[in-house]
Amino acid sequence: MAAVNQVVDLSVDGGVAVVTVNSPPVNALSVAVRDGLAAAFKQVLGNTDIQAIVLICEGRTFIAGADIAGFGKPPQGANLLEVLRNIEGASQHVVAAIHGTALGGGFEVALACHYRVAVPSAKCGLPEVKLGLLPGAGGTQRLPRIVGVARALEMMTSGEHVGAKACFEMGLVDALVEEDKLREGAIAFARSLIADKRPLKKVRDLDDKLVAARNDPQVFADFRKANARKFRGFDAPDFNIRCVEAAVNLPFDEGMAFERKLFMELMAGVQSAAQRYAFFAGRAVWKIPDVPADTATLPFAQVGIIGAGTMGGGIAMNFLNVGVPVTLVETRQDALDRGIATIRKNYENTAKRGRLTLADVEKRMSMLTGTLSLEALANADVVIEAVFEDMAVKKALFAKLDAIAKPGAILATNTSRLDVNEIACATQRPESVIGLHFFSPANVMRLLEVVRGDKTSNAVIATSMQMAKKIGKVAALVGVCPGFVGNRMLAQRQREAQALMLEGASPQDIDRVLYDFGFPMGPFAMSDLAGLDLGWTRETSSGQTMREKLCELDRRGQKTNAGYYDYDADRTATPSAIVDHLILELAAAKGITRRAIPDEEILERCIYPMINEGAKILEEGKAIRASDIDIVWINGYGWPIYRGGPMFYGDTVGLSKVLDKMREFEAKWGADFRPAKLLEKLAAEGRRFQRLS
Ligand code: 3H9
Repeated sequence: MAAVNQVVDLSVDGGVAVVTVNSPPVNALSVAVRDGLAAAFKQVLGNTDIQAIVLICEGRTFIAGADIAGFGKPPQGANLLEVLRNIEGASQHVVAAIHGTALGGGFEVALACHYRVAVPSAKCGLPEVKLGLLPGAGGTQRLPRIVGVARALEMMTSGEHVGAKACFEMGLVDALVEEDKLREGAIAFARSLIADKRPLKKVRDLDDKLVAARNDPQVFADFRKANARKFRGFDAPDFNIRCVEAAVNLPFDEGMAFERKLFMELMAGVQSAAQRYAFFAGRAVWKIPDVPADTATLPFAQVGIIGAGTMGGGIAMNFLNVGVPVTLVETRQDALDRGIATIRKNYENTAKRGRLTLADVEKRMSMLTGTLSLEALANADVVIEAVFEDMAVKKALFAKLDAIAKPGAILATNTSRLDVNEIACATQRPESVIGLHFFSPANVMRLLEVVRGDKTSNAVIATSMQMAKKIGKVAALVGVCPGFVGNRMLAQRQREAQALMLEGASPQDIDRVLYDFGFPMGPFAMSDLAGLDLGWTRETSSGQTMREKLCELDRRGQKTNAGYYDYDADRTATPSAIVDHLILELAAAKGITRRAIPDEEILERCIYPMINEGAKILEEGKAIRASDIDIVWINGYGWPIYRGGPMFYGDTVGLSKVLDKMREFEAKWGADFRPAKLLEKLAAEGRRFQRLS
């Protein structure tokens, strides 16, 4: 084997050239890979001794895409489109040999080859849409020529990874070869092409799969309509659709030019920058500077959960889903029975939707043991407490657990706001105590805030992160402070939403502004959904806030068909005259002069204090990096990923502007708006949150 450059090799095996890419970790199309491919193909194209060429990769995967880290930098090295033009134009058969994931630009390389073979475990896809992009190396033009318009639209706008067998069935892969025998299989396939005198299959020349859509352009309008909700706010899905329209209606080369133009537009936009940032943020969040990656972890083969309510049950499902047995503890038999029945019902509903077999339901339920005895947790590796939010109750429970749990067991609290250090002090082993703040519904929501106490050991932190990964969560390590990262920032938004409501904006105005910003719902709709009576009691209600007033009227949210909105039987919300009246009454009682409030102010008042609070969180070291805060907001609170998270958004708006507004608000309304020192410092230095760590 001869090295073409540091990442590409070339060898010849009886008339078949094998071009091998070896550029860890994922063989992304860096300058070196593109240069290597260009040079390797230059050597073999037109060489009459070479009858076929196999393109294969070393390591864990086929080319997993363009080098995302290189985006936005001045173009360097060989032009990928030119390399692919040469590959497709080759006079010898070119076969892509796929293992791992052929994604984005990597899959586009494979589509430019004449044939594709893959091992059964391989996956292919065009995930560019998830980076706010579209396939920019011919994928939008070649994919529909193979799989037709409907499937291409699905694949490109979802970014899904499609398994090799499904790829084979739809013609994206021409042959499946034995696992671990890819090289031999691909060479044998290439030889069979030569022996059978098979034609050079150039995808650019295919047309039969496009004809149907050419005669029925309505297919695009229907697709847009069917997915309008899913695509709301995003630029990239429609850009992808427009490229498929071009594939149908324009000659190949014109379609390619159209694809390039739209790709460049997306690449220059803030949405793609935000989504690419989120890609790297989602990887960085797992890295903890003072907890090395090789930290020895603890077992988590047996999990105990205390509390069979909505939260405890949801947490239990996470573990049952991945085959970890759970012991669920309650204080009363009826509560335990209800909790277990809810878990069963959730699984059965999933089975009804066809996403689980009944055998799976039984298998999961068989791993769940209910008990009224805390002593049953003596053998648990991890105990997660999910009882109600009362410090005295939690401390008493942790003191008992300390006496029962085996040495080294992780003792976790699911508190969403209480002081984890204080809870840890109720035990003789604060190093084993950690917060695992699941979000409701815990079996659905992806975010997990892992709350590190002052004394939590590295092993407990590392194990908690590993456990989070195993149960499919996105975990962010945060420090102890009221509300941790997510709820602490949310409190800023909620406070302002309430204030704006009394000052003159209606709940529906505020909800509309935040919905249009990209949240799945605004703060009032969210409160109605969650229930307004969480932590509220009639006995202690003082009638001083809207929430209290609403609860006193039994308007407790969607569950009572009334909250900030009125709800009909289908849970459709309409503004409420009663609420309007209550707002006026409360505003008058507080001496607030109402005024018309512009949308811009609603947005700035709701969002900038969150950014400011995020800066305080960073200043206090309660989050490791600004991007971790963004990951919390994207995964736990519906922050639109195309705006990158609150800290990224602050950078986009400009920290000087955020600071000026905070100062203006502080002058008008006081200390709630006092700018964070970090915000002042960064703005003064012309820096951004993104460059902090
Ligand atoms: C594209 O192709 C556009 C074209 O159409 C345009 C042509 C003109 N670039 O995820 P992991 C890094 S857009 C740079 O932890 P896994 C990643 O940051 C691209 N770096 O591993 C991490 O680094 P670190 C379309 C990349 O096994 C390390 O590799 N392609 C890239 O869980 C390991 O990654 C995609 O969108 C990249 N393309 O998952 C695919 N990919 O260790 C994006 C990964 O320093 N990639 N890195 O943190 C993935 O989906 C997953 O990484 C993959 C492996 C499934 C491949």
